[in-house]
Amino acid sequence: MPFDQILINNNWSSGSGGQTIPMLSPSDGKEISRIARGTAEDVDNAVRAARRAFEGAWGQTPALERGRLLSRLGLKILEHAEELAQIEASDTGKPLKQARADIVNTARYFEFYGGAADKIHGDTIPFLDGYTVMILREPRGVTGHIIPWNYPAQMFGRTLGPSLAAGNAAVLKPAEEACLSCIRLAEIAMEIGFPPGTINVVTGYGEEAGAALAAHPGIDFLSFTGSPEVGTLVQKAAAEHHVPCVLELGGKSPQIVFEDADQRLAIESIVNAIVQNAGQTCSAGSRVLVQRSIFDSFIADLARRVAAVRVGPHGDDLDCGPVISANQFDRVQGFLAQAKSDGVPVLAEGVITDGAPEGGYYVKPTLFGPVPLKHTLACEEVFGPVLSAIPFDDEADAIRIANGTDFGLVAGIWTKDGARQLRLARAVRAGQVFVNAYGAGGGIELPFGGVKKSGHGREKGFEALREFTVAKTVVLKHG
Ligand code: TXE
Repeated sequence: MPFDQILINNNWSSGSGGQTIPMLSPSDGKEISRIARGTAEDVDNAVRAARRAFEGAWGQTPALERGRLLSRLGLKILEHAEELAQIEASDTGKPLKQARADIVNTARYFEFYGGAADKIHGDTIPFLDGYTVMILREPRGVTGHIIPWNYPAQMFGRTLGPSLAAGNAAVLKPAEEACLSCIRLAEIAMEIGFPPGTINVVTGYGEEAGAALAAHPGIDFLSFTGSPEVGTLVQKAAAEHHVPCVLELGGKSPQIVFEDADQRLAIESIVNAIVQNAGQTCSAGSRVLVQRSIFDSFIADLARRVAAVRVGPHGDDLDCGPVISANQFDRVQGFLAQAKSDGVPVLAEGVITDGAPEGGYYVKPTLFGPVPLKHTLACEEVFGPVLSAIPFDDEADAIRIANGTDFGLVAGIWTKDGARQLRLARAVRAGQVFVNAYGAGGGIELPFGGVKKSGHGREKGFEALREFTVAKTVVLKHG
């Protein structure tokens, strides 16, 4: 199947501009495919098609049938799992084992929301005598979805699963750096039998197709995952038409290790979480806060583990692949160079294997420490395999440092003290807190999203269904 097509109203076409964008393999920098460069006109056509679907066949599809279609899509994705994993790995550069896990999670989104579609219950409210009040949860209508390149397939499931389960029709603008799996997934969805216009996919540049979608007066809701800067732009554009948004904008998540922690477990989890997807994960636990009494010994052990990480092309299926693009490579190298020139100590660097081809975007996983609290490395999202170790004195100090950035997405707490686990879980400002663990597979069932600059609104779990629906109050006077 050619990837240089956009999908509108169940028709594939080259789009109105007829131009394409090259897709480069992060593993060697060579072109692997091309995608269509969607235009504002294509976005407009897609939004109109979605509106027709919402007001027509899709809008009239009962919840039970919507759920069946989504569940069937989940099964189909599993049938095509290996093909999709190969596409995802070559497009994003991530090791195959990570891509395979991503595809299983993609299917899980459709299984979960397929099962949930007919369980979106409303409510009744006790009111004055002689009245019955019902709260109906209705779909928003046409939903716009702008997603990033780090988990194209998973994001397809995460954002479209709840929207479609709730009965909306969708227009998706995936990222120009990596989106081939989204195109294949849309094709598989089409084969399942979603009515025309239910799922529309317009690939293209962010400033062109993305900006057109965010600013389109015909959408009823916008879901965006990406950088805080672009999040601000799309929210402003949507606000012009009073279109509500859910924004997921990344983080600078702390891993807080107390002296009574299971240190072996913490180290394994911390390293796995930062090398996964070469650190290009919004929930990456990039700040390692360690109690001062164990700081030296803990970071010595952590350094040994980081030094053992092997980086290579996606096909070699090592711990860590390349970062996504030349741009991202330069951005991450910029952070590393700045920190080194500022004299922040490098405690360990991983190994780029000899098999890594020229032209790939390979970054050595790096552990810095102690990192001064105000240094950019301790405050800004690097989006690469980079850990910043920071000592703290006591619980109050840990909370102060953990909450000391503009972000608030995820936090990890490592301690055996039960009361402290609960105190910290409440005191840390984040959308998700893990205790003696970090990340939990795809966590499809678990509401996810940030506070502060990490964004607002929630994805995943039943919370996402609340975002993609709106409450309608119906007041009935008896007789
Ligand atoms: O993100 P962008 P970029 C962070 C991470 C990364 C940095 C830059 O720190 O290093 O952002 O990444 C579309 N109007 N995250 O530049 O540009 C774009 O086409 C409408 C964290 O790739 O925000 C893509 O589909 N849309 C994050 C999506 O926005 C626009 C994941 C995200 O791209 C647009 C990605 C515009 N003007 C990056 N400009 C996370 N939260 O996980 C771009 N886009």
